[in-house]
Amino acid sequence: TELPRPSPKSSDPAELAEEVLYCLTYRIGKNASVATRHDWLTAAIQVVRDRVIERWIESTKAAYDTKAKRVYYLSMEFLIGRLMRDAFSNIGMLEDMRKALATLGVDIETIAALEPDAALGNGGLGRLAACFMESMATVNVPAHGYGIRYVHGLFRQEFSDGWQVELPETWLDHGNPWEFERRERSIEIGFGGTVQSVTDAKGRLERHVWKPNHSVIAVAYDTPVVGWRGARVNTLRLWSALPVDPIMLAAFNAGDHIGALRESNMAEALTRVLYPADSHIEGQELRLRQEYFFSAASLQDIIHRHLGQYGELLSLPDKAAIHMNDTHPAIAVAELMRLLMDVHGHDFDTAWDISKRTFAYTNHTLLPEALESWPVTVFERLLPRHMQIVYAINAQVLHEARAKEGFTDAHIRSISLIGEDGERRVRMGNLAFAASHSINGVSALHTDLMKQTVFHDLHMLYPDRINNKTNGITPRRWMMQANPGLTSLVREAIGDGFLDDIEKISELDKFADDAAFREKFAAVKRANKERMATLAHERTGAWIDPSAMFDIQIKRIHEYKRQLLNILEAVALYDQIRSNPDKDWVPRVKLFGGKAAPSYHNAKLIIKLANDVSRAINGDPSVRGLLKVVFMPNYNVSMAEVMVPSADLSEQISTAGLEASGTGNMKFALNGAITIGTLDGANVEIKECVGDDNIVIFGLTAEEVAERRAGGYEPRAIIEGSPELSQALSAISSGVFSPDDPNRYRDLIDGLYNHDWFMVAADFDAFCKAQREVDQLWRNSPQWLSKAIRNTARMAFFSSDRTIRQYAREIWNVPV
Ligand code: DL6
Repeated sequence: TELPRPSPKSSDPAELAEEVLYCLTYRIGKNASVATRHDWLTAAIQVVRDRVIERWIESTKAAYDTKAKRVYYLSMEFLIGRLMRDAFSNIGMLEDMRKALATLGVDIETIAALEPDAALGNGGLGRLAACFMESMATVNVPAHGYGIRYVHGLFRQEFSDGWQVELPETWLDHGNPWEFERRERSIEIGFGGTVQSVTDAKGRLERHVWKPNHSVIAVAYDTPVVGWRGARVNTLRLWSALPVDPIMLAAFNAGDHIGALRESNMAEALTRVLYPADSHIEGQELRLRQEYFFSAASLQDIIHRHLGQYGELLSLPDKAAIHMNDTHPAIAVAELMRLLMDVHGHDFDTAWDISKRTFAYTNHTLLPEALESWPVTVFERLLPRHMQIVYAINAQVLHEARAKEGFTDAHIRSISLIGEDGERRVRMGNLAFAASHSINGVSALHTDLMKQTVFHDLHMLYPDRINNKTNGITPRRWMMQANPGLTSLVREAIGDGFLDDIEKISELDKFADDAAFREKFAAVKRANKERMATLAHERTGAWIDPSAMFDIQIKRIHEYKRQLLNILEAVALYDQIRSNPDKDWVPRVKLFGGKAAPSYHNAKLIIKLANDVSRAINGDPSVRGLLKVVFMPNYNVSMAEVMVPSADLSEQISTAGLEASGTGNMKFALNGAITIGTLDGANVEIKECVGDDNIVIFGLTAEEVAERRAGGYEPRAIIEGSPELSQALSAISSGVFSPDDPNRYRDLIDGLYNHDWFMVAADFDAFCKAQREVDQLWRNSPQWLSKAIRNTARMAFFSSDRTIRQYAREIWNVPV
């Protein structure tokens, strides 16, 4: 029998169920009796997508009709995670859909768990971009995100005998029901070749013409991004590469079957994989190709849209704000200049003025190994015209610097877009800075350090450009969806106002001293910990006790984030528990999660150490479960959604001055975990918001770290002066945790004795002391709960809605 075509308006579960069946039948071509769970998932996504489409078209049209200024957010990474629940919840249909699917015998949670976790990013930078997309839709900023549609996102992590093994991630295996392929938005992107000068009849230079010797086609894939209550729907446009000539027939017919596919293979390689290093630039040519590919496609798309509406480009800065998420899209600067000058006939000064008023740039790291630069030779070969433009921009910047009083040759060398120490390199940070009217850091401390360090001289030259925009997280995903128990409890206590205005969550503060509320808060946490314990058992086989303190460190594995400090503290505690078995130890579970860049030797060794320590401690009956260490494999956004709400203690222990902001710190505190942390990144501002009594701070400040470095830091003396640290290190180096290979950790241990770049030794005793203070707080449960509740109540500032409003008002000049 023919199914009636349901109207995608109703939220009545019976009608929704009809819609699901309709999609299953007419779009997937199956009936309920043969549908797989993936088919149900696809049908459910299509139902929500249908709801969103009308609003999407309306939002797009309204931006056009009102001639609104648009924001273009260029990012190499969007760490999106799953979208179905986000979309249902944002349009207020999650519960209705749950019921609708139940009437069809389908459990929404089961199918939601099948949705691939789109991991088109490495860590903080990519997840921030995803939170920003959701917040821009929520606070009604007309925005387009532009990025790359990687076929393989961040690798899947498995452990083999405790070692990280990387396996390909295949999020597109079952198709992607969210996206719309836009073949009509195909753009040819050139590489290499030569530049010709066109002159007029009198021999004067008219313009340059770039003749690439190789091209690929960029094809757009659009995903709708829906804001809270469906306020507006924006577009995430991801580019995929296709060959211009998919099969070179002449070669094929001549029998060269492999050669005939060369172009096709080369094009597809371009968008096949995400580079898996987040804080270290590998400098391979393919990476620069990726950067240019997506930046150029995005720029041409933006110009096309602007010309379509306004017919000229002088008004671009009034109608478009192009934001560069780190320097990865910085080549967009040279591309816009090229389009303005070579294609649209503007002179350099006009093009430069338009560019500077259009671009803004966010810096996300001060780590020198993450600051991008490209050898001039590679840049020139791949992008000869862009190289000329970079030189022209450089001439302009150096001219301005020479005119500035107090500028010495050393200043000039440091601000130059071309680094001359050794191999000549194009400095992408300096290019992005020079071309942007706004350069922002991501926490107050990070922004100050930017002014004092990497951009010191550029800041002297252009003192009104650097500003701070402290990061934020979307409370929809990181509280309402990840922690429905807490969300219901807060609604019960203070009403629904905070759902639309997160500032109102501060009304919860008064419940911190309410014993009955504390009990309910504890019950929610307990349920979240039980869910986490089940997940830990499923994924690792370990049983963890939900009544123990859950002490969690989840983030990329990096020496500056100091997972090693945390592991060493566990080793020291293990020793103390065995030496004093009768002391009233607070039962703790230390949970870890995170991936190491495949080429990062020490980070991989740290994972292996955590797993070795875990095996020894968890298997030692004398510990009696008072301490457990569990490393969750394949940490990703979906896993974070389970781990964050279950945490009692949040580990934010980077060497001060090195973590630009952190956003995990915000997610944990919002969900009622107490932070143990250094005065680094946004921890400083979290402390200001939650109050000194509701956070545990330890360790050197950024200033002290710098002083120690300058004064000749000697870790060996510190280690020898700390019996606990010496004991922990000697246990590790004598093979207590690696009896099969006692020397396994020699590199790590030698590093600590000889240089200890990340000052683990300097902070070790303070960290242990702070942990024992945490134990003391935990013993007084009402007091602990009051502090946890105050954390939740005082985190409104860290909503990405606030961050986006600041970007809109202070950088983009877009009304919100
Ligand atoms: O701004 C988002 C995020 C910060 O919270 C982290 O502190 C910072 O480490 C991270 N940076 C990166 C590396 N970036 N690069 N290049 O992910 O950004």
